[in-house]
Amino acid sequence: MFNPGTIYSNFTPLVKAPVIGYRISGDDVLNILKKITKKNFSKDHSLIRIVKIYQKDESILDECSVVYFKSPKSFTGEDVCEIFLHGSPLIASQFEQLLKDLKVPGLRLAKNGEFSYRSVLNSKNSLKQAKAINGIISNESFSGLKYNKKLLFEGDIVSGLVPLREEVINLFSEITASIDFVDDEDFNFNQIKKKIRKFFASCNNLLHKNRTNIEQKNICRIMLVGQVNVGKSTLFNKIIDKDRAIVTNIKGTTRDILSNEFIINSNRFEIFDTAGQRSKQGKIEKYGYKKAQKISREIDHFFVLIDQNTKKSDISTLLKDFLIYKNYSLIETKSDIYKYRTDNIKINYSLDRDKIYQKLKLSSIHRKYVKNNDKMIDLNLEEIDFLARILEYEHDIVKEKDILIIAQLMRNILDDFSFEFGYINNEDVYDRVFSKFCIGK
Ligand SMILES: Nc1nc2c(ncn2[C@@H]2O[C@H](COP(=O)(O)OP(=O)(O)O)[C@@H](O)[C@H]2O)c(=O)[nH]1
Ligand SMILES: [Mg+2]
Repeated sequence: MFNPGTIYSNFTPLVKAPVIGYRISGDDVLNILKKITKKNFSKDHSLIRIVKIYQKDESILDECSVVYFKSPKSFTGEDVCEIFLHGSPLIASQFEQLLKDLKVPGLRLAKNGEFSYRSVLNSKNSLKQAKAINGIISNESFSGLKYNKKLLFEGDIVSGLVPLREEVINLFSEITASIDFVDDEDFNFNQIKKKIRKFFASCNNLLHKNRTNIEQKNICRIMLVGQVNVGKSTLFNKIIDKDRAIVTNIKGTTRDILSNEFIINSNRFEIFDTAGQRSKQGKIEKYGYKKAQKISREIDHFFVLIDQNTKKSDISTLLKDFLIYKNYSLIETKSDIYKYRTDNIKINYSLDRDKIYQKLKLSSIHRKYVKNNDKMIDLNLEEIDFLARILEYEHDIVKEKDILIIAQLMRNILDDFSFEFGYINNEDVYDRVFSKFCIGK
């Protein structure tokens, strides 16, 4: 249900970062901007202004960029402003306090998805487009990203569900007409059944094709193994660029196993750091080593790190422990202090990230394990779920002999499509009944 009022929310995470962004939407935006910046934004539609924001006691909370979008030319269709604070969670909390202290009636924290919800209510986006925004942010594959962008930028018309939706409207119209005009010899029960079967066959085909493409492996899993102190964690941190924190979701901080995703040249990887192998392992390390061995079955490629202290037998043990066959590269670490006389790849911690990517040949490794990285798809994950639900009707409808019950089930399917798209009204159906079947001639 629509809740009125002016709403605000951060649109970046509340963590230390270069900026923390806030969006405010609703009737009171200009009023709020006036109060916190002492400036009038009414003539500044879509211009970036750098202004001071004042706290209650007149001290400066921050000096930062603010953009105002005048209704209806904004994301939600309402008056909107976006504020780019310096990225301190402390400043962010002061900012939220400031908004609360304004005591503007109805001003409140937005609920999840409320900005998008308002954009749909105000016809700035269709329901499908709003969902596509979500798909763009959360999608895991480049093909999914491509499809969701198309959906957002070009509209519902590109959805793979559109032809099916047309078919449902046609079918339902025809069934409705056949019930109302049974005498007409144009309407044939078997013909209708045939069309229904054809409809479900199209659903099945579309679902199958997209499932296969979406579920295709698109991530390459790599693992760093080697003895304690050889430089695994140093390399891990370098690859994920931990210091610059371009990566998020570092999973687990225990000493046993760390993994992280990263993307280079449009190639997705998941990298695993492991606890080292040494003769006298502590309990936790032993556990970690075991755990890494277990995960190793899902690993595509291993980097076996060695240095001058590594013996040939140590390498054999590693290969055996991690079930490594041919899928590995030997990497000699600390080349700044050790002089190696081999053809192996040599690295050291002074190399920058790009150089490391190059030396490890990550792009060609990805190519080796991940085929067809960029398949075309015409359904997103949500639409796939939707289609799977529609197919649950198949069994009941196909075996049904009573046209009235068939009509009701088709009506349900039509309603589901309406819900999925956010529209299809009775007019659509009647239009077709009348125009296509020449009733009332
Ligand atoms: N000189 C030098 N030292 C390194 C290099 N890489 C790592 N180290 C050092 O070797 C030690 C062990 O590194 P670490 O990454 O923790 O090894 P891990 O036990 O395999 O994870 C640390 O003191 C690192 O600073 C390198 O390229 N050159
Ligand atoms: Mg380590």
